[in-house]
Amino acid sequence: MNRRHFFLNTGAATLAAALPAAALSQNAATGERKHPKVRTPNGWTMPHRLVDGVKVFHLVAEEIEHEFGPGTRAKCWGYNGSTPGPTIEVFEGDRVRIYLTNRLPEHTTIHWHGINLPSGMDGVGGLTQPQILPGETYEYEFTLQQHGTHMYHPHADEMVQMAVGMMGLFIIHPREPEPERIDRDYAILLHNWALHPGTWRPDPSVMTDFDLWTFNSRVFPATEPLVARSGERVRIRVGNLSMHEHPIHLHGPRFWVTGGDGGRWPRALWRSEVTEIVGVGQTRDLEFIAEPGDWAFHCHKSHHTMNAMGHEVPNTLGVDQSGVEAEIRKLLPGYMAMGETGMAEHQVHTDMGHMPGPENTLPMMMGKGPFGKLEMGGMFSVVKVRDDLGADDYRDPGWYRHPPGTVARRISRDPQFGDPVRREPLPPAKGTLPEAKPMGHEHHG
Ligand SMILES: [Cu+2]
Repeated sequence: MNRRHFFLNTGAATLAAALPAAALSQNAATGERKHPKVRTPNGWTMPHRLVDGVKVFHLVAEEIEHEFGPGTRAKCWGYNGSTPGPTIEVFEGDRVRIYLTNRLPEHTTIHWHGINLPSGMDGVGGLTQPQILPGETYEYEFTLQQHGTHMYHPHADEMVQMAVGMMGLFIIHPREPEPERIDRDYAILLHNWALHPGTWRPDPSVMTDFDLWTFNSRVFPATEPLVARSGERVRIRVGNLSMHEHPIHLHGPRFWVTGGDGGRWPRALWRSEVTEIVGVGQTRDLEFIAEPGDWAFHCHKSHHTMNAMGHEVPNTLGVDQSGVEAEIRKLLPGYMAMGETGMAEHQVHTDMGHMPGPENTLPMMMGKGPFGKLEMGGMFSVVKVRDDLGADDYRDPGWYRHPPGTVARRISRDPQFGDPVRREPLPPAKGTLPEAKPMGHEHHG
């Protein structure tokens, strides 16, 4: 395998991308017609060559420049020009040969996470194979005896190599059609990054306190929406190679959890949920029937739908900071006291350019919707379901046009409006709490 072969291969993929999807699924011998192609939002699928009945892939481990969201770039490590690396999509029973060329400055290996194979193909540096030195290419070959949502990542200097982005999805379809036909099949890999504001390389030494939380290495609003037509059966495969568990939550329709690392579960094991924790090193398959609308899809840890922020900030909620701000401004020109009425004002300030922030970082909250600011970042995307989409149409359809009378609306601006039932206030405390101050906050210049 040389560079020329690799580029020829890529050229073939570009050509294939120009053909209608139907032309791509002609391999009836392997049952490929029975399953829709997996779509990796913001990512891509690895093309292969067929050599004597073996599917041949060529991965290249290399340093890349990656963009997490508008203007925030970093030197990361990935495969074939991206993080996550390209999704490998194959079928139960396939024999695969995968080359890995190491263009990193240090050794690496590749581990096929969750896949049954001969021990010597498992990719654990030092345990099942020698380390792959810079410049070397290794060959892995095995037959797939299972189906399911799986992953790949290095098993060499893992702490560093995964922290800087080396990972990908490895999806194996069952040979036979699935009992319920899937119409759209999405795949998302969860990760976290210690890209400290003003720096250009993720810090691999961080264990818990990360700056960016990503779906396929992107933060909202740079995450592509997941598009479907009303009534379609949608699967979202979620894999987690980050350092935290993520409760992944879908608004709108309930989903069934239909599978995980071990493949598709028997029907009796399916669970109806609206939030599913995807643990570190796990994968989960979520399936639902699409209902029209714009539905938020996100991690439910509220710090994971934020971008970079200082974590050890004092809790300023309810604190009048007007005097403090003037004092701090003597030392830090431009300092702006915040958080007195909550943090939503943060996006107002960053949008207005009052708080430019350090170089190469994203505002904590971003994104605009049809009704204003979304105040979201990180692990957040939107499932956009419409009645009138073509079967293979994955283009962003814009914002949902709600049927008349189905949108929450303002009916008063008077805080004393109505006569809501409330609990009796507590008897006065003995001077332990400051005087309550009326809400309302004047924005600073
Ligand atoms: Cu999370």
